[in-house]
Amino acid sequence: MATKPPQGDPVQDAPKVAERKRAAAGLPAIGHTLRMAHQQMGVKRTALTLLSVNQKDGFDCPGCAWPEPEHRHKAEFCENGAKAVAEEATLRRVTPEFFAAHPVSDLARRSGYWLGQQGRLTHPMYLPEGADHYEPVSWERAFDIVAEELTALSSPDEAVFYTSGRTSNEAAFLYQLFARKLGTNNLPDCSNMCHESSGSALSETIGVGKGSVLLEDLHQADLVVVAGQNPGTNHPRMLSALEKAKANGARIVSVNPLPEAGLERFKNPQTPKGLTTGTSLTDLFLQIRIGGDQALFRLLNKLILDTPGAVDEEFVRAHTHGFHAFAEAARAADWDETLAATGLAREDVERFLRMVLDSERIVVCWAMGLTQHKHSVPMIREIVNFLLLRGNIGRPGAGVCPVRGHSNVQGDRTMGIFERPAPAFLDALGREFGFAPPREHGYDVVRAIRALRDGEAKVFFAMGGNFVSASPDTEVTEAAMRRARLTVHVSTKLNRSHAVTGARALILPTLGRTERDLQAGGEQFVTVEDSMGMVHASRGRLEPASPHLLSEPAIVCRLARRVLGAEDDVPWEEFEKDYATVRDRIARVVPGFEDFNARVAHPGGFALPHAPRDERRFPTATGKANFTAAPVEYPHLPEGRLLLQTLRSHDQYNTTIYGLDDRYRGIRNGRRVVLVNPDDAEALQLADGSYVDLVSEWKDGVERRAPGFRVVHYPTARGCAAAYYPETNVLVPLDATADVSNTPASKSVVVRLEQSATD
Ligand SMILES: Nc1nc2c(c(=O)[nH]1)N[C@H]1C(S)=C(S)[C@@H](COP(=O)(O)OP(=O)(O)OC[C@H]3O[C@@H](n4cnc5c(=O)[nH]c(N)nc54)[C@H](O)[C@@H]3O)O[C@H]1N2
Ligand SMILES: Nc1nc2c(c(=O)[nH]1)N[C@H]1C(S)=C(S)[C@@H](COP(=O)(O)OP(=O)(O)OC[C@H]3O[C@@H](n4cnc5c(=O)[nH]c(N)nc54)[C@H](O)[C@@H]3O)O[C@H]1N2
Ligand SMILES: [Mo]
Repeated sequence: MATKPPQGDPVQDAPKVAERKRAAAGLPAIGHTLRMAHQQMGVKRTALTLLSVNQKDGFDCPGCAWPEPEHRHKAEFCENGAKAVAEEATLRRVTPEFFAAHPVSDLARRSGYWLGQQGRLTHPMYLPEGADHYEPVSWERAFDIVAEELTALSSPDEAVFYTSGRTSNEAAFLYQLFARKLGTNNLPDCSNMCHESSGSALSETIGVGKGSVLLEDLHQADLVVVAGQNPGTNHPRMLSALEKAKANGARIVSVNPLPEAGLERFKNPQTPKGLTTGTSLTDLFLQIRIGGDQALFRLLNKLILDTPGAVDEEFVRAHTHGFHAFAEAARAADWDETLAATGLAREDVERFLRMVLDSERIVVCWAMGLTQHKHSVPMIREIVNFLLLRGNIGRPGAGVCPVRGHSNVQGDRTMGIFERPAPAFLDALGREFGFAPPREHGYDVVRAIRALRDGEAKVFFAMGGNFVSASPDTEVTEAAMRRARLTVHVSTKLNRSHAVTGARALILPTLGRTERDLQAGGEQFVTVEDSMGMVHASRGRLEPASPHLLSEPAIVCRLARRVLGAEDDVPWEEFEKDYATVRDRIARVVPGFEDFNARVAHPGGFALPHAPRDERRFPTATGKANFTAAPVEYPHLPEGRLLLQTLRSHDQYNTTIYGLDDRYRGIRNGRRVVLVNPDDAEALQLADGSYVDLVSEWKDGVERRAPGFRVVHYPTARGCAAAYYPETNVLVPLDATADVSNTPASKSVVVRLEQSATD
């Protein structure tokens, strides 16, 4: 299987490589931000828009899910948040004339970058069966088409309702209610590809699938471990929190196969010192091999157990379960095996141990570097073991901190976007709306792709996102999508999922976070939940990109009325007019949202309860925090192969490509690069600047190939390689997923590098 790079694109991918950076942000970032923002929005709109990001009366940044501090700067945004805003508030438009000029066959040949750069979608568009052009369609006709296809299904389980994590709480709640009233739990979401492993590991061990720290905890920690995360690019505002922790005396350990600029040195653009020298953040950099983290923490746990007085015995006795089985497994950890699995030196591990033993309060932060491996769930459970051993959960300055991706991905799950909903949630939902929600589990992302591929799902509906580009095994996923009867995308911007469609397709254009949302009941706001369980309002200020847009809640309400009939008991019309009426229902269905409307009126919002954090209560099956004792796993590489991680550049937001540079890593003007350790490159005879095809090897024997990547000699850990997503999703086998969470293992793909034919 070969995927050609997009043809017929004015964008030329021709990477140039310079020295990598050792500091993040500072003045160059400000210049870069404003340049990109001006290109998309012009000068005046840039100023207006950026000043209301993350302010208490403004909108929530559509970038990442990092929380807002209590005391906000006038400009509480970062370089990459500003890019996310500029992409949405752009003045460029994709109109019906655009679709008349560009048939779908043309769009399918374009790069994701080119598609995204065309601007905001302005009209509902319909692709009839057999046609090659989208044509404008009225909202009424669009809903009729969806209703036609949904009612033609032999079971509601033949429909799939995907969500990407930008959707507000209100829209998410309505959306899952609609799917469940229709009769299905097929509610896959981007979380299935993102932090599902964290949710799985945490629910089982501490009883809540979310992080147990607030921003203040990070500020008060003695030791912050940042594992498998690149905050300089993906959560830049987290660097301010790390800087503050540091100023309060914390030490920082970074565990990563790559040296990442933000973690080395941070030049905070909001302080005078930050503009010059900046703060050096990392005290200890553990350059771990991909997938070695479980082994590292297992050994560390053994060393803690072996140190007299190091275990918080009182906490272990009072609050935990399973200690003895865990301790037995941990005591068997072996130095040699761990050093081989991690690629670390003995001194590294010993220094880490000393820092741990010197610290009262420890926070461990992580993101995709830990969640997207076959053994991610036991890996994260081992980190929980590590924290439990010294009582580091449920006290100030300590805890687990999975750093979420999309700005409301955590809130969407809280609102019931989940293919395996808890029975208590369904009970409450059924009681509130007087119906019997379906109980059978639905499809997650990977299972939805299989169902589409096998003809078992026929309608695919997406509330945001770019499913075909974000999902693994691009060719399989695209073929699956093409088998659907109908694909529908509620979107702000054009993307590849609009070009790779079912027999019929709809694009339903919607309002973004930055835009004013006017309904019959007046101007509306929505709410979101950040990575630390803080819920707050988000209110757009800009004129909508087009008068034909509907808000996400309005789209769901109108669709639900059309499909379920005007006699349906749910007051969809009222919900559309006034989102406060939706919040009243959320308050009655979702624990922690009591008195929602009153509490969200408070500037800055409120914190959701979290039993382990607030009261050291662990709502697990055993009623205690669970130690676990899984066997240690790590990837075994066949001779001459590398372990490839697929990650983000500095100029992208998932599948939205802002530009072709990855400034901190010294890459410019191209994305088809593969970073390889110089010693591995020498052993494999791969000169810097040569071109290779990446060929993934998986036990199904299928050859998956991504052609034409420039080799870049780069200081990653031995045996490891890195290349950007989504170009490399073609290499990730659909069935290569994490145990338990079923998340695609897109950070550990075994590849061989072949000289490109064109080289
Ligand atoms: N600007 C911007 N912001 C974003 C996004 C974006 O695309 N652009 N995406 C958003 C989303 S949805 C998410 S989920 C987050 C993603 O945020 P991150 O998780 O920071 O994103 P990745 O680029 O996937 O980076 C993975 C990091 O883990 C490291 N890593 C890989 N494998 C391993 C391993 O086995 N062990 C360890 N210890 N480290 C490893 C990589 O070297 C890299 O530093 O960011 C969110 N914020
Ligand atoms: N190989 C590999 N694959 C990965 C990953 C990886 O690290 N490696 N990361 C995974 C992760 S962590 C994630 S979260 C997924 C991301 O998967 P998705 O969430 O599906 O993808 P995005 O690229 O974030 O979606 C971008 C599109 O969302 C739409 N959009 C933007 N804002 C809004 C809005 O306000 N409303 C609506 N309705 N639409 C909007 C725009 O049309 C835009 O084109 O990808 C996953 N895939
Ligand atoms: Mo994500």
